[in-house]
Amino acid sequence: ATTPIPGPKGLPIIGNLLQLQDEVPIHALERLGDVYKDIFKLKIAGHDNYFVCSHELFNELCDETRFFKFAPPALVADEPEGRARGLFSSNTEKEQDWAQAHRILIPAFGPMAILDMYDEMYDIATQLIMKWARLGPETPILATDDFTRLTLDTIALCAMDYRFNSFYSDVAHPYVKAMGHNLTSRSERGQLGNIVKRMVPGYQAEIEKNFDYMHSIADDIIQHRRQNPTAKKDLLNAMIDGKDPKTGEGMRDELIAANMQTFLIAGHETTSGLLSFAFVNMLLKPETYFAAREEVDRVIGKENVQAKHLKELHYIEAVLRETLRLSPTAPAFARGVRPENTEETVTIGKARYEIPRGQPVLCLLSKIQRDPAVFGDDADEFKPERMLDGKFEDLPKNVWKPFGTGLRGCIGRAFAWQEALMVTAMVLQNFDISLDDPNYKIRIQQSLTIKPADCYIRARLRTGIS
Ligand code: MNH
Repeated sequence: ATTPIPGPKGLPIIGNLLQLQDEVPIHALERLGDVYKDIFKLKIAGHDNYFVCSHELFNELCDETRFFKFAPPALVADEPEGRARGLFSSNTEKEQDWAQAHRILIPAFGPMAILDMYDEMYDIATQLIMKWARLGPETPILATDDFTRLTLDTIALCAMDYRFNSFYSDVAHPYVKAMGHNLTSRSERGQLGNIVKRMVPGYQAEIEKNFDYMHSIADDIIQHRRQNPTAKKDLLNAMIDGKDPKTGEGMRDELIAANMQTFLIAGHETTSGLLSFAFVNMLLKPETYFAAREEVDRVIGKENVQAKHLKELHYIEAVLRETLRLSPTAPAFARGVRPENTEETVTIGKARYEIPRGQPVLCLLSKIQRDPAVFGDDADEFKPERMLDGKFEDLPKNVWKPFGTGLRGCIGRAFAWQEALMVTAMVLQNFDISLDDPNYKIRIQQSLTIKPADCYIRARLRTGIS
């Protein structure tokens, strides 16, 4: 026998819209997860939406033979029709554009290529260190904003030799504004305020105008590179010069531009949130902060932080892993029954819930990765020890998936990891960090990705590092 999928009763026409209302959209879903535990469904805009919260069910959805990444219609709905799609928003791995870009880009995101980007990452990180040093210990610093300056400047420099120079400006670059508007709007899609906004003439037009503007910037950068070729081994040259090993063909400019957008968007908010949460977590539990700092002093001392040091930072690595477990900065992704599956439904879990073909299932990582059945009663606590090498590998399959899963998992994982390890080490090496408000409690701010809200810190240059 199968078990029907439960869910709150909705209203005529608007369905479960009211259950979705929250300033932080993901919180509304997490609350339902607390009620229904493993799976629930909501009716939104006339369609059923499924949500999975337990490791047992998620583990099955990760099985690539039965399921695949489902690009949820609500997420890609804003993207202009008929335009090339970047890796992230392609519908399936069968799409020509996805397959070609994937094959060309995999080596460009490989370990050697990422190592080659070290000096540029370091260049941007020193800008953050200098800024904080000059602000001095009395200035409250909104760490999330500076980490966002850092990650955006880093991906733009490493990917396409473009300098946003965000540390030299208080106002966001117009590209960043356009991107921020579109992302927030997408993550607010289920919110009444946004539904009303979308009815206002001009709102939709603004979204499209933003897309056009972002596309034109990407296009300018491509044309500039075509007119001024360089030997730099960055992602842009990999796409301009790269030939698909399978077909021998190169990527067309429109597809290159779409992927550059993808890297700028996917490549900075998530890593910025990771850095912010990592520091907040450590500061709220000082013994972890001191353990991380002790590691930096022991492994690196007063030397400049170099690539060779990063693989020795086992504790900091555990801090980052544990941070992404508790606060997956890309907090959910969708899976669905493989389209080539011939059955109408696939059942999952001991309860045998039926997932119909064509039905997106949103996996709520912040619930799945805190499943007490896996992590015990202290699942909500920040405990880097459980993520140390040795223990990490022994975790049950598919319990830690902040970078997604399968063929459509994150292509930028090594990039993000190198950047986050390096910056964490540099900050710990140079400063004594404290929370500006000693009673700070984590609140979430969401614009598709999540970050800690109003997280002000103080940074005092360290003296007497031995
Ligand atoms: Mn990233 C896919 C999380 C950093 C570029 N990324 C994904 C997915 C998750 C994710 C989750 C899968 C989404 C889905 O299944 O719908 N990414 C992260 C996190 C970080 C991150 C938590 C940092 C921390 N990502 C980066 C960086 C880049 C990047 C840095 C680029 C430089 N990510 C991508 C791309 C994809 C992706 C591109 C889509 C891959 C594909 O579908 O082929």
